[in-house]
Amino acid sequence: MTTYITTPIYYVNAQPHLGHAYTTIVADAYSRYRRLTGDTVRFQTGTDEHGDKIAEAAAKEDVPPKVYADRISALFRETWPLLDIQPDHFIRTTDAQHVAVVQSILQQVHASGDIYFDEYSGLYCRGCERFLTEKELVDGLCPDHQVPPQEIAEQNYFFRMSRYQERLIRHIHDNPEFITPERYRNEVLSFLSEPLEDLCISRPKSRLTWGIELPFDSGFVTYVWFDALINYLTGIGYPDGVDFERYWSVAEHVIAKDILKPHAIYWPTMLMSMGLPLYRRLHVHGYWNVDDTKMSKSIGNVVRPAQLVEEYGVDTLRYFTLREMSFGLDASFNRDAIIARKNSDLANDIGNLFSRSVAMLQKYTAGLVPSPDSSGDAVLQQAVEQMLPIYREAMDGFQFHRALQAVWEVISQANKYIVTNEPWVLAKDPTRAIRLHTVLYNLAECLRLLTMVLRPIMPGAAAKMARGLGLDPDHELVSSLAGCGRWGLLPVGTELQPTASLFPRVEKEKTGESQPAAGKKKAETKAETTTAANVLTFDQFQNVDLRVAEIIVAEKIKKSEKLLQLTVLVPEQRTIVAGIGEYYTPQQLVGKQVLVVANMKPATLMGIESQGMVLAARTMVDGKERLVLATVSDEIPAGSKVA
Ligand code: ME8
Repeated sequence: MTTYITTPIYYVNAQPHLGHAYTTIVADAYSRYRRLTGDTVRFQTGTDEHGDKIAEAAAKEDVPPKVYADRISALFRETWPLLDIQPDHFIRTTDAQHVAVVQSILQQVHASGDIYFDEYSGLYCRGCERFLTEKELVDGLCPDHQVPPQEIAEQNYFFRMSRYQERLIRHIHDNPEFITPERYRNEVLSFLSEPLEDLCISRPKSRLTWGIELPFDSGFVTYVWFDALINYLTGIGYPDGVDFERYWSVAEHVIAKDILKPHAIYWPTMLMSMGLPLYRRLHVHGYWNVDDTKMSKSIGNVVRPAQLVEEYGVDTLRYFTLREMSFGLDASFNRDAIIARKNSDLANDIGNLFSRSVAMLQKYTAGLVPSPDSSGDAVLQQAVEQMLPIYREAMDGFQFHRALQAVWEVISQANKYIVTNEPWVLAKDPTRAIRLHTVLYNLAECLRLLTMVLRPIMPGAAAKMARGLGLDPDHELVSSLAGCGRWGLLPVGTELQPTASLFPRVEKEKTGESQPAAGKKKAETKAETTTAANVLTFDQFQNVDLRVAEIIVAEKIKKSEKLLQLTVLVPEQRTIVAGIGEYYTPQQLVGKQVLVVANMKPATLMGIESQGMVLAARTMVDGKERLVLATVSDEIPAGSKVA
């Protein structure tokens, strides 16, 4: 099968923001998902560079429009790799091939009688780059741009859109998937229940020169949509490129609701006039708001994707946007929400599952995938087998949040599976080795299939997980849902590899946003100074977060005899630097459960941030000091609170 997925081509009058990033992440995740299922995929994005808005922005900076367009277009192109977005083609409407094809299409449609010259007056919104009908206005203003449209009367060329109205209505009725989600299909059908006006497709050069000249009248340039929409064809080599042959019949467009009408009405009618088949599906999403307010330059709340990547990491940004927005509805971005998702869904749930499982495989089966008992339990197998069809249906239908909910259901079952089966207890009883091996095999195989389904969403984390499981990130066992999406394929004896933490936690303070209020700080200082130094109140003791931590990795720190770097689970993963290097070797520590203070202010030691403190008793042996780690008498779940 083949897939052709596109994003809108973005105007170069503004820099990339979270809204552009979201649409492009969606298209990227979908294209990676289709590749996982075995499809040959073409994914296209690009920039829309002609028109009033761009000419105006360039004039403001006193540079020619092309110079300005080159600069902003490059910004978009350079932003996508930072987000692990890998388009196959980046189209610009100033590309010579695009310009030539737009002109030849205009010539063809004009010759067929579908373009005519007329006098027109109407209400024009510069923001939308189109005429609005009276009905669309809210209190006399454009609902999207909150400005009154301009009354414009001039002679122009028009496309006979009205001629195709009935055919379009029929097509939408006959193809329920043509516009999704359904609310937008209904919106389009409701709009089409009124007579459709023809579409103005030109601007006189006296008013705008920055556009593509009409081939049949050099006094005019085409008006933005007749230029922009055609990018979906020129980008695949229309009219006679092989990619056009291969991809056009399966085209799918992703847009936000702001440009529904041009994509659901102008574009299909243009294709009808050109005698071409219509695209297969149009996927329409809602808006990202920031703290419930529309993102806008004037409010100053525009969120830049590159900055988010720097603060939270690319996988977190991709996961957050796809998980948080129900495709079709609006969603709200705020920093607390992204931190909460990172710490809970990523660090705690998947990060923890991965590091605990790999640590146990390292400890109990020497880092090799063990052989399971074929009559062992099928708890995780069933969980994965239930999830896969839901995941596939949701991904096919652009319901990314539903796909991820189904995946997280498996992650949560796998974490429970560890607690229920207590591999550390099984490991103490040599007669239960087969059971231990079955439990550990099931965890490893579950992680392989999780790696596969997370690959389109978080390609970087999935690659790390694959390596941890001892597989090349492009190995078919983690990259082919079609060939290897079945339970039980991870070869026994596969050698796991040590991996760094998948998702280190983010502390709110680091973002500089959640500093305690000045008043609160003062009160705390007062309490500190009025309490005698060696007497602890109950409240003060309660403030110490003592926990049981499981050491999963222990390493020497270069140039230090005393310090060891410990990776522990409390239950989320942390790094703690401990001064016990003279008393313990790293090998003695892995697998040990120790007591830690989990709410210490992070401190940097030998360049490593230590997020907690390990407790040890101090004693003297033969006149020399010795530290003995404080631990618990029975193995219990990591993270248990010490009361
Ligand atoms: O309309 N939330 O370009 P554009 C979600 N050049 N998505 C958003 C968003 C938000 N707040 N803001 C923007 C154009 N987007 C034309 C398109 S296509 C042939 C020509 C995303 O730069 C979303 O995909 O205004 C929206 O449809 C698009 O950016 C508009 O980009």
